[in-house]
Formats: sequence, C-alpha cells, structure tokens
Amino acid sequence: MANTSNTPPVKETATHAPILPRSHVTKALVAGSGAVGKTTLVRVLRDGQPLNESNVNKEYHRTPFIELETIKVERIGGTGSRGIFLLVDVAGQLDLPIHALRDLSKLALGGVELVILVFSAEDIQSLLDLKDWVSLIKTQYKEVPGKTLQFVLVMNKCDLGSCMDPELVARFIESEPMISEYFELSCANGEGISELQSWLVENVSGE
Ligand SMILES: Nc1nc2c(ncn2[C@@H]2O[C@H](COP(=O)(O)OP(=O)(O)OP(=O)(O)O)[C@@H](O)[C@H]2O)c(=O)[nH]1
Ligand SMILES: [Mg+2]
Repeated sequence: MANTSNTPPVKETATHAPILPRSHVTKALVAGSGAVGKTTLVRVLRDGQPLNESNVNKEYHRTPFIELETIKVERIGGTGSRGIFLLVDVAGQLDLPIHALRDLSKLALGGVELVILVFSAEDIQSLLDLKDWVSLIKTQYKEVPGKTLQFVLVMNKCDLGSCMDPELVARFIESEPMISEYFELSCANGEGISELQSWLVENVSGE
C-alpha cells in the first residue's frame, strides 16, 4: 500500500546474524546388490531406531536411481560437532541401462570419503557381487587431494541367520585392503547399529 502520510517510510535496518563455522560434510556411498537393505540402513541411521517389526519385508521398493539423505552427526551420537553425513543411496542393479555410478558418477561419487559395502547374511551372491561394485567404484572415482577413500563392509539381515561361510567373508576382506572395518548387523532388530554409528562418528565425521 502507498504511504500517503507525511511520515517517512521506516528504513529497514540490516541485521547481522552471527557467522557460524561451516558444517563439515562427509559424503558416503551406500553400495551393494538389490534388496540387501541399503535404503533401510540409511533410514535406520536417519531415524535412530531399527525397522518397525511390521515393516520388515512388508514393503520393498527398489531404489530406481539415486537418493540422497543428510543426517546430522549428532543424530548418530556425535557431540559438539556441526558435522553432517551426506548418504548416497543408489539402485542395487548394476546392469540397469542407466546407473548413477556410471552415468552420474560425479554426483554419486564426487568427494566421497567412505563407501559402505552392504551384503545380506542370507545371500552369498550379494557378497560375491561386491567385487563388481568395488571394481566399478575404483574405475569411476576421481581422487581428491587430501581425501582418502575408505571402505567398510556390512553384513545386514543377521536376524535371519547367516548362511555365510566366515572364511568367505575373511577372504573378501583380505582381497580388498581398502576395507578398514567389518560390521555384522540387522536393520530389523538393531543389532550392530550402535557399533557402526560409533565407528562413523569416530572415524569419518570430522569430529
Ligand atoms: N529381515 C530383515 N529384513 C531387512 C533388513 N534390512 C532390510 N530388510 C528388508 O529387505 C528388503 C529390501 O530392503 P531395501 O533397503 O529396500 O534394499 P535395497 O538394498 O535398498 O534394495 P535396492 O533399492 O533394490 O537396491 C525390505 O523389505 C526391507 O524391509 C534386516 O536387517 N532384516
Ligand atoms: Mg534401495
């Protein structure tokens, strides 16, 4: 509305918000075959609680391409840090005509510091498939000065009982020296989740 009175318009005064230090963003890729529980793991980390029992295996929606989720480090047990995890969750089917790791590798892999390799306790093939994932990631990854890429290996769905020969897992770990840690967990009952959270906070959050 026009100012029809003789009083001058009130000047907007500039307010200066305090300048806070920038958040440290740690980008992590969640990799592994279809249905091993990558998207579920991201949600469990985000929500800070295991899958609701009624949701286990009830709904499985394949991730069609790529999804990004940010989680504050505080949310998973960090203290005093303004850190944020940027989790990149991709489709589990590497043979799709278009896959984010091949066709949008800058978004999927640029600046990634950590790769969480996920396989399922009840599916040996999902462990064997990780060779292809590691090989594709190494091909597409562009090194960033001052950043080192590390891998952690996660066996999910331990609530279902494992059909995995521990020797097979040990051999896989030996064959990939970039794997710095191994976790056995269940997104369904929460087993092993706090160990993974603590490791993430201590080793890659920038705290
Ligand atoms: N029993 C059990 N089921 C799980 C666990 N984690 C995930 N699931 C179920 O496994 C199914 C697949 O989980 P998703 O997280 O969608 O798997 P994904 O790896 O993201 O699959 P894609 O998006 O196709 O690559 C869902 O029905 C989940 O409820 C777990 O620890 N135990
Ligand atoms: Mg998914």
